[in-house]
Amino acid sequence: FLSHPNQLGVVAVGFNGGQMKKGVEAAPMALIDAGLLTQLRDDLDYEIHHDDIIHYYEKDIPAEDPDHRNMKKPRAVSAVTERLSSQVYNYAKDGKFVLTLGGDHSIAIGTISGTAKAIRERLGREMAVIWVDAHADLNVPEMSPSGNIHGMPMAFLTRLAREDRPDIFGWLKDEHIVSTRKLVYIGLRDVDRGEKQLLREHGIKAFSMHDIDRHGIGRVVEMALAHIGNDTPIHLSFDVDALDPQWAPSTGTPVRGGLTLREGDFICECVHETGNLVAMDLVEVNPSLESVGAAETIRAGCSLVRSALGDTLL
Ligand code: B3U
Ligand code: MN
Ligand code: MN
Repeated sequence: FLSHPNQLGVVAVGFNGGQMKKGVEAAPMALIDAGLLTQLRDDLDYEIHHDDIIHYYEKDIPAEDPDHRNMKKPRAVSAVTERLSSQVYNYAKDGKFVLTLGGDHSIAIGTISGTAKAIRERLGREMAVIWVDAHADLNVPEMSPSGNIHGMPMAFLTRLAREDRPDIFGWLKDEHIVSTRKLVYIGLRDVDRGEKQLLREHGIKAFSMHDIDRHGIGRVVEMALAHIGNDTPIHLSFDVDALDPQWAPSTGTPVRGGLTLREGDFICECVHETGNLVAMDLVEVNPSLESVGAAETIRAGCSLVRSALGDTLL
């Protein structure tokens, strides 16, 4: 799919408005300072296209942003993700691989809508999403326990949640949408009741930590990729809280019993090996939480990205 396989578009998104904890906006800077982009250029031979800006989207964030349908900061998240969607689209439409460094997971509304649109236009294909996370992030606003939009992105991206107001995700058009049949979860272990019901009702493919314990990560990744099918473009959205807090303690909502770093890297390596990966998000690294663990979490994040971009052990 990649007409310029070594062309890498990078978007650094310092946005925290999809949840309530400060600090996640500092992750792109921390990941870049840790040498991530240099490693991708020097060790993996990517030609990097980056504006050298950490985007905070200050001008897009409205002063007045009252709750709407139980969503917190809906206009801010909508405006930022709308802008991000076109940034990602502009890279993906030229066939560049798009790497987005978050930010909280609400930014996936921007990244996935942008790649889905570009892949439709460029290849006439529907894209698949592999969502690696402790959480399903599939809450419809009314059923969200928190009102935080980082727990809702997949609901908007699949149209399980819909809103017509143009300033609150009404900008999402059919070309931005992902089919529930083309969505696969890996690593789930903290899923809300309403989300479980949606997963069942819509037959969404989901591999929980229980499935990984039962079958092993190798078999689970095989089954996940088999569900997607052989030549389907893939967007990988990786929430660092999929990893066990032992490897990634510095994240907003850590959940015990997660993936080892090696299992996380393995997922990324296998998705890379398909040759079908067109974009990756790395989100929810929060360097201001767990001061001792921050460096380790950042290193884990760098490792996941390198693995998805083709770093091999041998
Ligand atoms: N499902 C809960 C908790 C949550 C979702 N994503 C994260 N936490 N990181 C919610 O608020 O929707
Ligand atoms: Mn998430
Ligand atoms: Mn999560």
